[in-house]
Amino acid sequence: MVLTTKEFREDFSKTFEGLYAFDLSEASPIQYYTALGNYLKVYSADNWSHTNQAYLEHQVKQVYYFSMEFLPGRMLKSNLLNLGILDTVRDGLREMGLDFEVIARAEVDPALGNGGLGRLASCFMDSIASLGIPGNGNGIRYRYGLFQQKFVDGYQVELPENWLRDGNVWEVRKENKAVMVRFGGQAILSEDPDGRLKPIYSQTQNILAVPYDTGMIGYQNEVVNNLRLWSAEIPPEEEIHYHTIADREKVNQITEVLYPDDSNYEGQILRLRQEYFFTSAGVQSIVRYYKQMVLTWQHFPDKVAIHINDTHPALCIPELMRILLDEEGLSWEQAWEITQKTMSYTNHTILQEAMEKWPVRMVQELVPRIYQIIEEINQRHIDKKLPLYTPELTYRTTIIADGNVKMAHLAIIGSHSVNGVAKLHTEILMHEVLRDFYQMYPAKFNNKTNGITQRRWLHLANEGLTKLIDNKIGTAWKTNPSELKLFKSFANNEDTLAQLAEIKLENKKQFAAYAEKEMGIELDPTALFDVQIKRLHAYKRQLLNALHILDRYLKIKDDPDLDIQPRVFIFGAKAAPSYVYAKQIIKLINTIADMVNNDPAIGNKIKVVFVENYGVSLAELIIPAAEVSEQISLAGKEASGTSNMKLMLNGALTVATLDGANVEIRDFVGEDNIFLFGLNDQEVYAFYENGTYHSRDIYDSNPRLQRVLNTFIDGTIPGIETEGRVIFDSLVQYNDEYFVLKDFESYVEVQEKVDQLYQDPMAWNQKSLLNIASSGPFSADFTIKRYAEEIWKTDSQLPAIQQYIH
Ligand code: C3B
Repeated sequence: MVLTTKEFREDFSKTFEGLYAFDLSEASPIQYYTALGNYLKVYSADNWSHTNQAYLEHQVKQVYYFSMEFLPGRMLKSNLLNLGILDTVRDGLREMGLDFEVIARAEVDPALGNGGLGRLASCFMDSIASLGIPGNGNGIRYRYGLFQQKFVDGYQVELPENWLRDGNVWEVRKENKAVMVRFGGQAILSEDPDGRLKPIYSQTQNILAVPYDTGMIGYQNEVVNNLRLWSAEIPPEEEIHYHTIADREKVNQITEVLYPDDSNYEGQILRLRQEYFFTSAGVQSIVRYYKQMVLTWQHFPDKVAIHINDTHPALCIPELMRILLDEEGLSWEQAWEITQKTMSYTNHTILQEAMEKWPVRMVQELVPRIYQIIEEINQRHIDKKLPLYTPELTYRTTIIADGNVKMAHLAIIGSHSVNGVAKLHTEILMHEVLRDFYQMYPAKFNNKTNGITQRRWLHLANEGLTKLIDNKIGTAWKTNPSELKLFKSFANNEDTLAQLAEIKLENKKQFAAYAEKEMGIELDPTALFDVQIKRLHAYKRQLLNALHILDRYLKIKDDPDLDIQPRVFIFGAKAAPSYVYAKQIIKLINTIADMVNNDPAIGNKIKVVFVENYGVSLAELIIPAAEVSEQISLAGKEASGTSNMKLMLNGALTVATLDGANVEIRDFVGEDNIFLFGLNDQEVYAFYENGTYHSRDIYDSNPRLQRVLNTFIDGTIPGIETEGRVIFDSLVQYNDEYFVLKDFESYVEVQEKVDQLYQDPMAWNQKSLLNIASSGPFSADFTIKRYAEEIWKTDSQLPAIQQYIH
């Protein structure tokens, strides 16, 4: 059934009138957008219910992806694309005299995640639905998303992000599916008539968890899966116990705001409350659904896979144990076998400061019954492993140690699968960070290199490039991204390379228009666009990038006639509000930007653009315009990275350390088509072991670098007395934790090679094309296929779902 623009116009007008009861021509973009969203909800409703029906009727195995964060980006365009009616709707609106782009931009970009981890979860949702895999997201419906970032005098200022102000057209509140989550009080174990120990609860606080469901629409395949986000409310029957506004606020607080920490552990009781809240609600609703199927408990792992995205949802493990033991009356052994077979866990970071651990007292007070279960899991683990391993090794793997509950240990022990997110990361987990566990459970460990959805990051974000690729190799790459490699055969085709360059230039102009309008910075679109977009963190080394900019700046100041490739350095990054050092780096880069951008001696040779409030929507603007992708973390520290994949897919050339997925990018694109520099992870580990790194010596012996570093403290960069001193000291006095000085020399060297290559547009464009053509393997579709086949054991259900189509 093909939708015509005429039908669309009629139905859309009806939807609009039904909603607003006034003339369509007078509406605001938000009203058009809301009406369009409502129209699409109705348009896809049959598919949504048919998908549910197919899953239930066939009793298929489903996966539940538990994640504290989902970062979906705007959904209007993506839903239209996946429903196969993007062009029809665009044309229909045009016929009505409406501008689709303006309407699409009225949608808020829901920032319900911090960065890589949350965006990965949303790319996965898109791929799971597009492959027809029965999969559900499970998370938190935060009232406020990640803070909005503003710069005031170069400093980051955080404002609340009220993303629900205009409502959310995509969600459906399902109070009929609400469940109760119990906190606090006491859980006293006592024997029931059958002689089983069961908890008797007293003085608990019961919170109602209300789900809001959003359809996850597959790519032109009739599938609509479900993303379920939970909201905390006072149960109606308990209203009378809440006497003050402060009491009520405590309940609302649970799902009030997303913690703005990325790769950093935030030890707050509220965070733990959030974690138990959404895991308990999610697991309860899964069990309730399972019970409709009238199967024995032994079959649970044949029908349910629960995935723990980083340790934040690790309480899924004791929660499922609790339900099976206390409510369903299973023995510990039965419950444990079921739980382990059901659970799988992904580790996303090796940074020690990101490892979640909760004080025993806190867990005991907040979820007493869950703590008892964790204690028992821990004791049984010790009892089982002590006879097999040395006491030292065994005790290094306990869940409870030094008065803390270690969430990673719980996740590993309670799961049948533990995976890292890039080959190198998984190696480091197995042989360094989690080597004790790898000795105990070698079969649990596996790698699943991250991926991205080419639908959002190429098809929607870069329509020009999409058209070119479609023209050259056809459209099959959209469902089979490995076909992108066919594009390689155009690597020597001058015509194609020229078109590629033209598309890039057009995208650069669009970003330049944004920079001019929003920031008042005029950019030369023929300059080289160099991009680093990711959270601000010392290990990601935005500082190294800044040192390179300063090095160029000094060179040009020395010789204003210097013939040098003009570059635009683009940054996008939020810093966690409590991460002082990261915020000082933001101030530093903003100050460098002011200094450089306004220096007539520099002109267009260097421009620095630090965009405010970086997020998914800005990424969609910046990535298609990028020519250089900065992936310069200290080797061994970045678990995978995913902006590296998006930038490559859009034809940027990568400047990289051999870290995270950069290693695999190198393998696919070939050493000649990537700019590598710096220490590798082995060299970094050798420095750690020998203790032979002395940044001060590098400072003393490298006059070029010395001069650059001195600009932090000698007044060259005005107005950063405090920040400049702190950063200088961190690098020179306090031994430069992330080896910035060590890698400086090879970084600036490789940047010179970048400039040289850029002088030869054909050679540059050829490498750009080869990057695009080599990026197919990084499609999240492949990543998800591997998760589904090797971990979840969930099969695609496309035929069962599609049988409903008439
Ligand atoms: C990130 C890592 O820092 C990235 O290397 C990785 O690509 C993504 O996860 C996705 O796997 N990460 C994050 O965004 N937040 C964390 N708490 C931990 C890791």
